[in-house]
Amino acid sequence: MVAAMASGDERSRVPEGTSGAGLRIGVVRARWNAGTVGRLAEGVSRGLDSLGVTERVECSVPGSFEIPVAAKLLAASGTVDAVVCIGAVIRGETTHYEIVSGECARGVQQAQLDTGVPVLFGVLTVENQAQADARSQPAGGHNVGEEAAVGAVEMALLARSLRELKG
Ligand code: DLZ
Repeated sequence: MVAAMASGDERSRVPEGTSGAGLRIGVVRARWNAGTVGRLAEGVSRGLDSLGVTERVECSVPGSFEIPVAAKLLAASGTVDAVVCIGAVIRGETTHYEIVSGECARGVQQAQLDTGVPVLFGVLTVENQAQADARSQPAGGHNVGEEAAVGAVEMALLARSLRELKG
């Protein structure tokens, strides 16, 4: 089976004029599949740099299964405006792909719903290394870490403006 990858047109683009100046963004990074995750981390840096984010809090965890608890603790710490999670779960290399990828996704969603702090899912869940490579490209190419970082800035600003509705 060939997994479809979203074309450039289908992928979300950050609204014009978005600035992350003054935001502090947390980054949780899994150490499994370190080469791929390293390229996602480069994408995160590019995305945050491109929007003027200068403050980051970074931590690493053993694997993607551990991402949610670190993301939740970081989000709940009150020190960051949003969290970006990066990891790579590759089916060809794990017999419990569904468990690791499913629990990671579920836990990341739970972390943001429980805390009200946006937690972005920059975790690759793919069939093989070729698909992972296609989604962790250098500057100018498709990089899920970069997309998640840009999304974190957008969501941090949205969360801030929605909280201000309360007055
Ligand atoms: C154990 C495991 C396996 C087989 N595969 C991956 C993977 O492809 N990507 C990943 O991020 N982590 C993997 N892990 C490690 C688990 O996420 C977790 O760290 C261990 O099961 C310990 O809880």
